[in-house]
Amino acid sequence: MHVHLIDVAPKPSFKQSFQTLSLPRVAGATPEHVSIAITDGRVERIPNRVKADLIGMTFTCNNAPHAYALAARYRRQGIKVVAGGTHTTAMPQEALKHFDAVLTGEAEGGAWEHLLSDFERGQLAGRYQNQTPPSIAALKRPRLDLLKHWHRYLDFHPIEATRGCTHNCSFCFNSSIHGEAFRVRPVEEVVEDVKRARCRRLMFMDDNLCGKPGYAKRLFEALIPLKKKLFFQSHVLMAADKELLDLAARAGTQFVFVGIESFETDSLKAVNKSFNRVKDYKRYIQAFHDHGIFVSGGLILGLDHDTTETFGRTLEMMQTIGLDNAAVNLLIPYPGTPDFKRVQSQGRLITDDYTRYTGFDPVVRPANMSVTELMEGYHQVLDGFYQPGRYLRSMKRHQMMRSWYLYPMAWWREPRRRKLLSRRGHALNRRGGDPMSWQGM
Ligand code: B12
Ligand code: SF4
Repeated sequence: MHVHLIDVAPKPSFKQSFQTLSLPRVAGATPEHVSIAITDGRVERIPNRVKADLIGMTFTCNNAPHAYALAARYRRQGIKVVAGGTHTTAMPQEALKHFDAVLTGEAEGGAWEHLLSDFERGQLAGRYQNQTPPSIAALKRPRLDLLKHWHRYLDFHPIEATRGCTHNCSFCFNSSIHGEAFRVRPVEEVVEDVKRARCRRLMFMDDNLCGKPGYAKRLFEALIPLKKKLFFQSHVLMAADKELLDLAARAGTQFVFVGIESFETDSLKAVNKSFNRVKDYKRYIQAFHDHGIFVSGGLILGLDHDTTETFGRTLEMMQTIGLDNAAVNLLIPYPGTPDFKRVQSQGRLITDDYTRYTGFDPVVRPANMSVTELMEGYHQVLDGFYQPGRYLRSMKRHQMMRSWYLYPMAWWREPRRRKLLSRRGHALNRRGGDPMSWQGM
């Protein structure tokens, strides 16, 4: 039997994508008698015709419409098509309308093997899922060898040490799927993976690598002798733990992405993120900088307690606390999250076109301002913060001037991409009349 796995994206790009572990992990969990291939639509064209007994797809929310169209095409060719991954896990009933079967949650732990054996017997059932999240000790090695065009990715090696998160932020897909189930891989297994990495830069795919400080400390300690460069996501609270920060720096941490989200205390409270305290941000960012770590912050505009005054305050605070870079997004209520259910029940969704669920395009009518005011404020923050001079100064401070791979991520690609995409989305809204009139859900 031959299975072809596809990571769905509308068009390929060069040196813009990280290698992800999603499909290499699914391939790793596949029994040996099944032959397997991967097409990663982020770096290669997805073929119109595929020679396979079974096709498996993964996709995020914004790529779901494209995945549904592809599935219809392959099914017309008589091939069975199944889906898994983030959006499928959040919206299994919706996905089942387009696929022969869906797998929700993780492939390891028996669910994927079960699906494959049912398929071989010609008895594919609708939905497959493990009873409980599987242990992530002794995972089979991810089949990174199946990602054929490795030179088209950013030069990072993908690593995974934990799954889930210790928090429950209401806008986050993770909290609604894993709850607070936070699992860790044995440190020695992660170290083995790191020893096999084909480059010095490691990109951790974890949502919150420092969710359990004791584990993170043991991991960093074990990584020190390997002399790698670490890039990862963490809650900002890690900066309050000096020992953790020391070990992270000694292990080679160059870059962290932390969820700042907002400078409005009420907005933080409303999204269940009161553990972020605005008064501590500056101290935290300084602590990262004292350890030579470059900090990128995630920010969300358009939260329910945001007003038109939020934008000026946000810009000022981003500069005051000394963020090196930022990913500034509009609120996206991902299907499956508490936020989605809430704004949907309040009739505040502007559109159900998932391709617009990118963070650059307004999809929720804000509580305390118009959509136009939100977009003007969003561009005020983007224009005010994204200045090449600031970014270069940060790079210089952290002795990262030679880290050329970070440039497109920040001062060229991010501001322009976000501005262009959000302006285009907003223009589409206007062409359709008053954006409010889109709300018919
Ligand atoms: C690395 C990462 C990125 C990287 C690279 C992503 C990429 N595709 O190129 C970057 C930084 C570029 C990125 C960008 C974005 N990301 Co991102 N990202 C991640 C992250 C942290 C890790 C992905 C990963 O490798 N996971 C590890 C693998 C092993 O887990 P997995 O994918 O869940 O796969 C398992 C199962 O789901 C299942 N499975 C998965 N696929 C399939 C398929 C089949 C057939 C089967 C049987 C099983 C199966 O088996 C796997 C093994 O158990 C995830 C969070 C996370 N922890 O997953 C977010 C996440 C996927 N990203 C998310 C988002 C929102 C984005 C952005 C839209 C953010 C933004 N506003 O810019 C963008 C756009 C992404 C895009 N599609 O275009 C959301 C998606 C929410 C949703 N419902 O769609 C996530 C879940 C984060 C979150 N907690 O909310 N991202
Ligand atoms: S801390 Fe980050 S990963 Fe964890 S639930 Fe909140 S937003 Fe999601």
